[in-house]
Amino acid sequence: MALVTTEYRGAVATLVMNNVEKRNALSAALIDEMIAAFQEFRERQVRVVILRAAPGMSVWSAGHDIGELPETRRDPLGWSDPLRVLVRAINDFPAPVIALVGGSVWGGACEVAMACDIVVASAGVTFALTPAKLGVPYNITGLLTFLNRVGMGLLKEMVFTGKPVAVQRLEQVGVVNWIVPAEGIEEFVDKMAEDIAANAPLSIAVMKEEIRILAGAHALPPDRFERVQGLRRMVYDSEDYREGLHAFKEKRKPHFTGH
Ligand code: YXS
Repeated sequence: MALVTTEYRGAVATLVMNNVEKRNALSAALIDEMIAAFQEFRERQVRVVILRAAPGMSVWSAGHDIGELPETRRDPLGWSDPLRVLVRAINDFPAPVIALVGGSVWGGACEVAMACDIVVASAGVTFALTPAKLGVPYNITGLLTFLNRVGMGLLKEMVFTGKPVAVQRLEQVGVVNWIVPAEGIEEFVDKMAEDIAANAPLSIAVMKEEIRILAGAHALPPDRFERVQGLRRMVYDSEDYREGLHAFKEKRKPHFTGH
């Protein structure tokens, strides 16, 4: 059964994440289908992409597929990790991607939503940044995605507590562009997509790329980069990282020791 479905309405495409039983956990298989869809959108010169979960799902996406996180001794969020590939595909897509969020968003799925150019959410949804719940050292381009969207203060609260945060707080800081009642969110997003699709696609594509280049323009001396990589390796080689994965799989609370 297809894990994603695509719909077209003029120059607007909708990508529906459809893995209900796994709460749209971002598995390699799901992400492969999403990447293929983005490739098709590019070939069809789509002018707006709407990214959503299947109608009625209470979870937009449960984040990275925990079952696919490496047990240890390998960076769980390295360059070629499917989640990283998906975030880059959204960033690189030459037209706006609107996240239509009608359910809760977890872990790496928060980065997927925040990598989208515009986020429209229904009242009542939450976003939870979960690396600390699992013992994962999130990667720096991912943290930059968050920093550019959430801001330092709320980002630290979200990553340190790992708790779901109400969409109202996220709208206050611009993470979410609009909060719309669930019954009207599809119509709202369709209208926004039509407005965008009627504008000059080249101008929009170039401005999207310019904004991305500016947002990512941070000089990082090689020794600082190597320090970050060394720190992250210490974490994903730790007992705590292994304990976080096992606790989820065994459906129990983790017991972290700091080792
Ligand atoms: O037990 P079965 O086989 O039916 O499968 C269950 C869950 O195990 C599975 N599932 C997942 N499988 C892999 N990776 C996941 N992230 C994941 N989430 C869920 O889906 C089936 C139904 O789940 P269930 O029974 O818990 O559904 P629910 O409706 O009661 O609760 C939905 C959630 C999303 C609240 C709950 O599933 C949950 O808390 N999931 C984990 C959310 C999470 O911690 N995500 C972070 C993933 S790690 C990640 O994104 C980054 C690496 S990081 O952490 O660094 O940000």
